Amino acid sequence: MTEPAARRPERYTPPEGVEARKISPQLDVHTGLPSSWCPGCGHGSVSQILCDLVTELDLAEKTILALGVGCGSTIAAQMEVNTVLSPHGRASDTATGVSRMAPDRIVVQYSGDGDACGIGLAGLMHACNRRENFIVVIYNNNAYGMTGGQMGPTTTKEVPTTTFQGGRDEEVMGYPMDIIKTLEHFPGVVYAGRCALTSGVRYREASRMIRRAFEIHLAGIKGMKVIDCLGNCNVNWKGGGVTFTPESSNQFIEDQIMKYFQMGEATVPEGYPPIRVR
Ligand SMILES: Cc1ncc(C[n+]2csc(CCOP(=O)(O)OP(=O)(O)O)c2C)c(N)n1
Ligand code: SF4
Ligand SMILES: [Mg+2]
Repeated sequence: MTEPAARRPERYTPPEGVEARKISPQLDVHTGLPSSWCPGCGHGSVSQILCDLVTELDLAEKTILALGVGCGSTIAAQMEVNTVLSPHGRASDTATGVSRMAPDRIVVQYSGDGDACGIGLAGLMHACNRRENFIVVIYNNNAYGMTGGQMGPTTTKEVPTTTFQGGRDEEVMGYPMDIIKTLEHFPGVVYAGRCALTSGVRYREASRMIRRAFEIHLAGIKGMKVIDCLGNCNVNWKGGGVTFTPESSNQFIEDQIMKYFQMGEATVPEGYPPIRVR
């Protein structure tokens, strides 16, 4: 690995008039580079959670990210860990290969909902069926964010997308896919659950769940650990005159999107106390 200090830039200075505050003491794994994410996007929250966790558990040398294609792929610029970038929808297959070849490493797939639940669904399901041994964190913003906010398999009825501006037409497009329900019945899935990135309280819940996935993995429990994180795509959710801010998009997740998706842990190995979510 490159020496962390060699790539780290000078401390980030926010543009004039913008107040910025460091929310985490951890800079060992975080590169400190400015991110490409839109203000208020939850991809930044996931990257901070992973940076903190990998630093606290001293896993920088052991963690390998397997990334799909989507807005989340640029997490590679935020985290000073080894990373493999896959074609769109192939992150589960990449994670399979890497985790089999390097069983002493902690392989973490980070994918969007389009990447994991659309084009990559077969790969993810087969990885679960084979009881592969890696962690999957899905950033579920109910849309194909990177390509402009098209409807995807997880998109719920009320979300205005650029392809269904009035929201999902279930008569035409079917129903939003619950990836945790889809995967939890596989015996190869040893930990599964859903969190959200809509507030400070939710951020802590998400941190605990992702940490739990790492703890289970480090305890040597072989199998897939899958976490679906609900987050916004505040710039691309729009249509029919509806637009969002970061705040209103997070509230929208709480009010509308959570109606469709059960929050909290769905599958937990014996002996682990439950993580409570609101
Ligand atoms: C094989 C292939 N098909 C389509 C694309 C175009 N593409 C790039 S990112 C993306 C969608 C990403 O959506 P998601 O995985 O939900 O991530 P998000 O950007 O929303 O976080 C698509 C369709 C591609 N790069 N490769
Ligand atoms: S386009 Fe959407 S998912 Fe991508 S960075 Fe912006 S808000 Fe986040
Ligand atoms: Mg998405």
